[in-house]
Amino acid sequence: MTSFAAIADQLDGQAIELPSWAFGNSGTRFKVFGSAGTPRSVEEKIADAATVHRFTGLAPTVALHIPWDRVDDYAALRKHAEDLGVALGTINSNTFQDDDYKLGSLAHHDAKVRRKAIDHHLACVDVMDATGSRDLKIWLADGSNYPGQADLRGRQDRLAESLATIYERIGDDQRLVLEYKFFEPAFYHTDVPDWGTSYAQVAALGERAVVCLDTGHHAPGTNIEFIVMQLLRLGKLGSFDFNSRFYADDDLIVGAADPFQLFRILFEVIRGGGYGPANPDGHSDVAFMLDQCHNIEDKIPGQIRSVLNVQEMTARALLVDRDALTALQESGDVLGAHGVLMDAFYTDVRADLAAWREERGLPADPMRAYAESGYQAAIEADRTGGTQLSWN
Ligand code: RM4
Ligand code: MN
Repeated sequence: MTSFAAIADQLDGQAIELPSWAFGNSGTRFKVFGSAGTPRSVEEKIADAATVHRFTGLAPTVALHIPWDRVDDYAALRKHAEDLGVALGTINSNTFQDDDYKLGSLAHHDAKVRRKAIDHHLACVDVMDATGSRDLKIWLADGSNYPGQADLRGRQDRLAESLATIYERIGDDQRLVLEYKFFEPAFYHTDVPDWGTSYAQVAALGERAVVCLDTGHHAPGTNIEFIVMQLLRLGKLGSFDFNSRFYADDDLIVGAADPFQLFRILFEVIRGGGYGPANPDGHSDVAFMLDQCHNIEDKIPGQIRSVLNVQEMTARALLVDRDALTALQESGDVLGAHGVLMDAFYTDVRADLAAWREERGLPADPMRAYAESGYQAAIEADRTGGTQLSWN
């Protein structure tokens, strides 16, 4: 097996984008629990995201959700982030919380509603120009609840037209990223339910339109690493929304429910050239993002745990001896090849990663360092008054 020393450098420069909404209160449809220290402003969310980066060195950017993170002056927000040592990242649009969107947004049968949804996305691109963001991420709640309720084909055609209008406005250095989800909030059909539909829609737009794979957005049992392989093969894997799930779109901490699945996904990313630092040319176009909620646990440690989980599984996936694997695959050695993969998966890299961090001036144990830092107590004491932020 490859040694940790041989892969240590490939961990440098790993970047995982944090979602601003992970720092606000969130919950299920039954209850949103408030927690002490929760941000009351976008600026406070960014300060918390910057804290995760300070303790881990892994999270240099933070994604915004519009209108949840709407401010008057995005250039000032960009400066605020940069002063704290992070940058603003993906801009996520939101067409799922307005009464007009009850029957959909970009695929709606009414041209007025479609226009409103398109205009929202154009406004998001204005935000991107001010924040310096590369990606516009579109996730649509569009769909229907009952067979016969909607014209499935008509909606697909209207979606294509709406996306084309938005794509025209995207700058040369920007990308349109289309996320799919197999159900929820619509229960019968979703207009972008799977990677194939997302791929078909973005392929029709052009080179700067790509797919976002949210790990929680598949039917149970789906082989997600196969989709990763295929999208990389097609040059259309734009980004990940990492999280983990036991049942539906649980948005739990990535790697918590099924660490082996995360390992398998990261192995395909690396093998397919989607992992920047591991690439011979040193960069990749695949963005690693978290899309999670911390409903009952503290949010900042929740995010620290998450980026560490991704780093740990990346290290293990890098340990796979790919030459040995190929040789065994090609000699038809079923269990030998399987064994090479499992050897890497079962390797405990935590001590090596602690040393790796110390060599780079980071705390060996970021979870403990955060707990001992006093930051949590300080925000709990300071952030009184005002309204805590949640999903809307
Ligand atoms: C959706 C989807 C989007 C995220 C929202 C909050 O289910 O995963 O990526 O922005 O939730
Ligand atoms: Mn998502």
